[in-house]
Amino acid sequence: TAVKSPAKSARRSLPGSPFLVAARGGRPARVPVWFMRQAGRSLPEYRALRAGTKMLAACFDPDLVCEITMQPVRRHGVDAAILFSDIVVPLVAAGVDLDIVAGTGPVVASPIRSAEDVAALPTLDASQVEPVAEAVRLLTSALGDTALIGFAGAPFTLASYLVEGGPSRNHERTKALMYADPTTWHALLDKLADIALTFLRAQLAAGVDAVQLFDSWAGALSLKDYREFVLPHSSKVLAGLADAGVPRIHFGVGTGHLLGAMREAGADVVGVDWRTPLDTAVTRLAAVPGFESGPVVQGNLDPAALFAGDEVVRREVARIISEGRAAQGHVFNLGHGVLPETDPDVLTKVVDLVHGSTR
Ligand code: 1CP
Repeated sequence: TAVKSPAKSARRSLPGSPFLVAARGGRPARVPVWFMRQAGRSLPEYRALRAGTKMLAACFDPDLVCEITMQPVRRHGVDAAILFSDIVVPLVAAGVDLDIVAGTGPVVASPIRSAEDVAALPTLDASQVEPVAEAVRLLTSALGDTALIGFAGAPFTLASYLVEGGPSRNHERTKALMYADPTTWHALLDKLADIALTFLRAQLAAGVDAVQLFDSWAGALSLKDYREFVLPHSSKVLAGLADAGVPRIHFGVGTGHLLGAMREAGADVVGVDWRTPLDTAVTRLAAVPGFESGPVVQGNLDPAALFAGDEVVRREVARIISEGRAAQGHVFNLGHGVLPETDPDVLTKVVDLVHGSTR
């Protein structure tokens, strides 16, 4: 595979970043916090800025990406920014005919269902995501000492959109291809691993401080099928980033039964949804052989709990901080993305509660 080196860059040194300290398994003075999908949707300033610009057009406009990424940092005082982009951006950049439809999500013009379709899937060259790299460079100067997280979709989750043709509840066509034609399946996931790797290495070369590999829908698989059909490909992505020396976060929804395998795939930090308590997650992750240090975890606050009022929010934040003490490192986050109707003031409140908590 032709994945270009190097991931070396003019990466900033941020020794004081509580996010980076915790992500590396250290104990910063305060528990760091950021929110998946913190940019966008819930923020009125985002809706104002995006008005009249399609999602994908916004993702290829470096100034707009920079400004949208900065909004939640300014508003909430989170410890990390996440690049405003989407998991389908590298597919679009490579030439896949795909659109992000407002209110639906990614829609693929010609879904991938056969060996011929897989063979026709284009590869990604770093030059095709240059606007994203430019946005990262703008951000590294705009952010000061706040860390910047780059991201990509993991091979399984990308495959689900490409095979189904759009969002899916049961991933039935994806699983049908996986079970009925493993050779074609592995060829597809191998190509998607290369695309994810090229996208992440372009972000690293431009200066992101950490990366998150989103395998949002991997929880739809059994542990056995995850190991056979997915893990080798996610491993390829994560292993291909090792030389950059930045924390690699790996997250999926409904993955309580997969947490150990996701660590094994090469994650430095494992994301946990709201179904598995953080201390239970730590116990499962600690049982994975071959790691010198203890598990680092991120996540767990149910995004829906932010609608339940002050008392519930306080109680849940306190519970998660307490359970997170079982880990070597703890990054506070939600168990999945911020829901569109979330009151942004509640998010700011969570940041204040986390920062005010005593470890
Ligand atoms: O903070 C941020 O908002 C960062 C930007 C971000 C990220 C990290 C967006 C913007 N998308 C993503 C990742 C992403 N995209 C994931 C992984 C994270 C997760 O599980 O939430 C997934 C599964 C997608 C796919 C996707 N793109 C969906 C979900 C569809 C489904 O299957 O339910 C949707 C709705 C999109 C479009 C999208 N991406 C981002 C925004 C702001 C939007 C809405 C755009 C619009 O409608 O105009």
